[in-house]
Formats: sequence, structure tokens, C-alpha cells
Amino acid sequence: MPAADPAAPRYDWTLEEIEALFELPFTELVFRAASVHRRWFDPAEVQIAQLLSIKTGGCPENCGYCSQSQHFESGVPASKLMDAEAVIAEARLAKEGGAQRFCMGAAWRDLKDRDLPKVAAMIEGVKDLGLETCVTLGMLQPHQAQALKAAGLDYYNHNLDTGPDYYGAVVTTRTYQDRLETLEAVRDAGISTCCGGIVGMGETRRDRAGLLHALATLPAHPDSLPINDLMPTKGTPLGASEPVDGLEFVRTIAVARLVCPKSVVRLAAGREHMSREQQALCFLVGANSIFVGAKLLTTANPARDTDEKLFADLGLKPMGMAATAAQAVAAE
Ligand code: SAM
Ligand code: DTB
Ligand code: SF4
Repeated sequence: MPAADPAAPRYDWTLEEIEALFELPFTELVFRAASVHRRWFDPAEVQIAQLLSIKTGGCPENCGYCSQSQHFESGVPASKLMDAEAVIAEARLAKEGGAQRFCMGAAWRDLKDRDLPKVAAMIEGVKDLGLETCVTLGMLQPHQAQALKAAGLDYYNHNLDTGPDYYGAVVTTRTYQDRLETLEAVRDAGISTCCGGIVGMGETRRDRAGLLHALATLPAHPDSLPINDLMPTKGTPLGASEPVDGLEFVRTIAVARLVCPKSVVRLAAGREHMSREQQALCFLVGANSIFVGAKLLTTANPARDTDEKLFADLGLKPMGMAATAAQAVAAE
């Protein structure tokens, strides 16, 4: 019998195995993660995504990290859902700036059926520009997921945020199970999943391992796996969190690459406060997607020319769209 491929995806990871990966000597972890990365991806390729907040602030949920919750005084004003034409105009600019995927985020607890036609028009318009489409709209019912799929949606972002044991310290208005059910509705509708979490919220390494364990034991690994470094926002309960050590963040990316080897791992929020060297280490251990543009949803991100210089200095290039499409098919 041929030996099993050590880089093949596995769905039976134990929490202890994942904790043991975190404990490896840094050099060994980097080597293993970079090796697995090369098995499935061109390590010079990084996917370029851009975010737009299509409905900002006033959210009824109490996610302790979030500037958009109505429970906290973060100074982010609430606004109405944007018009589809304005969203499509922003997407056109993003494409001209080199974005490959356009991610539209709404500060909602859940999608309301009355908003579906407008969101569907945004998806159709953005897709017509030749961009991959992603939305993150809170919890979804199965019929809503099907309607988004019919509009041409490629990806739905819905994060688990942290490990199950720490989750209750971060948010109480929505359960872990609620999140898993939305992800199931997304998968069942045939939409690719974008699902990850946040580090730097005061969690332990075991909690970070718990997040990656939850992701690696989903019925299907996320197609996109964003790891966010908390963007601390004054006025939110987690606004004064102790930042996570830079090398620990790199370890988290490396372990994500090892346990979900075929997922496109995104170095998501937090690049604004990371050195070029830290970002380079993240790319080395398997991060192969970023958000570009000076703004994420409500917080800052590196300027486009800063990222262009970083890509030039590191010899990185935008991921071929064929590669991202192949990923989506491979994960089905
Ligand atoms: N309201 C929807 C929801 O929560 O499902 C969609 C938008 S929400 C802003 C999307 C994700 O962004 C969150 O689940 C969280 O993981 C991430 N996020 C939000 N605020 C963040 C922050 N300050 N720093 C890092 N990540 C953050
Ligand atoms: C994800 O994992 N990160 C993005 C996207 N999915 C929606 C959001 C990051 C938000 C950072 C905080 C802000 O800008 O408000
Ligand atoms: Fe609302 Fe999403 Fe922010 Fe939570 S993360 S408060 S659900 S916008």
C-alpha cells in the first residue's frame, strides 16, 4: 500500500495534536508549514481581497471586539444599507486597484428577507465586473442561502471567532451552535465558505488551538480561512486587550496551514500594526490571501502602495484566478 500523503487534509484532528503543533520549536513548525503550503499552492501567489462595509454600525449583537455593536460607545455612527449602484461603483474601483475578490459586510445579527433583493443586486453587479463575490451578513436561513447562491454568490463569510471554551467571554447574544448552523446552510446551498477567527482577545494558546480544532473538524474545511489579529477599538470590552505576541500570531497561521492544508489562509485584520518582517513570516508559513485598501470595515489597513512595495520586495504576485476556482472545486 502506498504511504499516506502527509499533506492530505484530515478531519480527525484532536485538540491535543493541535496543541502539540503549537509547542513545536519555531524553526520546525515553519519548515513543516512551508512544506505543506508548497504541496498545494504556489508560495509566490497571494490572493487579493477588498472589503466594503455596506451597512455600518448599530448592530444588536454584543461581540466584545466589535466597533459596530450598539452595546458599546465606540464612536462609529450607524448608517443605512448602501444602494447597489454605490456598492458596484466601489467594487469597480477595487478591481482597478487589483482586487480579485470583493467582500461586502453588513453590521446585522441576521439577514432580513426584505433586504435580499438589494443584496442580490449588489452580488450580481459585482460579479458582472469579473470579481469573485463574498458577503458577510450575520446569521442565514437555508432559503436565504439558496437565494444568495442564485444571485451568483461565490463565498459567505461567517467566523467562529475563537475556541468554543472562550467564546462565551467574547459574545453572549449568539451561540457557537448558531454559527455552525449558518455555516451548514451556506455549505448546503453550494456556496464556498469563508470561516476563521480572531487572535489577541485575551485568549490562551489552548483557545487558539480550540478555534483551529473547530475549523479542522467541520464537515468541510473552510475554502477561505481568515485569521484576524484584533484591531482594538476604544469603547469596546476588548479595546484594551494585551496584543498577542507577533511570533505567536505566526505560529497560529502556521498551524492553520497544517490542519487545513488546502484552505486559502487569509492574513486578515491587523496588518496595519504588523512589521513587514512579521507579514513575510506569515506568507512563508502559508498565509496566501490579504485584504487590501486603506480601510477594512471601520478600521485602518495598509495603504495600497505600501502593499505593492511589500509584494515587490518579497517577489509575491496576485493569485491566479484559476487557482482560487480550483480550490473551490477541490473542496466540494
Ligand atoms: N455582522 C456579521 C457577523 O458578525 O457575522 C458580519 C460582519 S463582522 C464585522 C465579520 C467578522 O469580522 C467578525 O466575525 C470578526 O471575526 C471580524 N472582526 C470584527 N471586528 C474585528 C476587529 N476589531 N478586529 C478583528 N476582527 C474583527
Ligand atoms: C474577516 O474575517 N475579517 C473581515 C471580514 N472577515 C469581514 C473583517 C475585519 C474587520 C476588522 C475591524 C473593522 O474594520 O471594523
Ligand atoms: Fe454585529 Fe458582526 Fe460586529 Fe458582532 S461582529 S457586533 S454581529 S457587526
